[in-house]
Amino acid sequence: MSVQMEDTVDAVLDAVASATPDIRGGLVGRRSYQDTENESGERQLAADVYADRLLEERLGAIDGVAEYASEEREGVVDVGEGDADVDGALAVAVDPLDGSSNLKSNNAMGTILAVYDASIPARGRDLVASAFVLYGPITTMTVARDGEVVEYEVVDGDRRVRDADVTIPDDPVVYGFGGRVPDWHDDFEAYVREIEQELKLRYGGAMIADVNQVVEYGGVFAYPSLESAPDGKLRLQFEGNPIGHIVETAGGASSDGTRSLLDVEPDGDVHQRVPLHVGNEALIDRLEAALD
Ligand code: P6P
Repeated sequence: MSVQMEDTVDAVLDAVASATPDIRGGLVGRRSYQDTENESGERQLAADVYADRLLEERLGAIDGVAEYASEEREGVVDVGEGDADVDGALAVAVDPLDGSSNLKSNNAMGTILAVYDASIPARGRDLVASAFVLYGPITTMTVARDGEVVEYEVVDGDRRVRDADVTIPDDPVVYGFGGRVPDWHDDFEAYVREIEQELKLRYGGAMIADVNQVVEYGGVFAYPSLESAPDGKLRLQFEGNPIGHIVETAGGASSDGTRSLLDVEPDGDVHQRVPLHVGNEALIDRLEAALD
């Protein structure tokens, strides 16, 4: 990666960290639903729209960022000079508030960031950095970049290293699976019946909070293919690629049921959905064998 690109990645990560007090502070008073839906047909909270506009403003102002895409927007927004496919400019994709339905119940949620050195929709292998911010009892930011995962505590918008080498533990402890049980495919349900004999259930409705438990304690998280939704619920550009990148960089594995999430071919739809499974490699291997 060029020095210019490294500097742009630094600026993007700093911008997301510095936006956290505004996003977290902006949650208060924005718990109401707008009369709008996002491109995935999900009702938008005032907080979703606020976080999306704030991130576009901050990220779009960075030299070297050419494209901004968001789970809350229909298409990709050209925000700067350059072409992410040609001259080293970068394209950023965000889920501004992952798990925003948890706001009404005052549970954890966060922001997901993907930084690609290719135009969006891009491949997971085009990621140069991925991150998620977790608004929990404290605000943390977990970043995958250059083959390592670093967890920061974010205080007043500044990042302080909390764990310089985040690695998923060898012995798994927790699991969390989205979707309704009657909507699971039989082969996935058979896998669940094995896992639930071995691990403890941790599922809270905000993927990054659940994934953070998997990265912290070891285990597996999935929002699988469903009978009613063969491609599952989560989006490749904003969730599958960055979360797969973070978990794989932390020594775990990811899968769409067949292959690494980072090898899933974009189909041209920015809001392409993908079955998402991440966790300890042995558990993902068992999952792929079960779905085979
Ligand atoms: P369900 C939040 O809406 C989200 O996109 C993920 O963060 C979370 O894992 C999932 O959807 C929760 O979906 O169907 O359990 O409400």
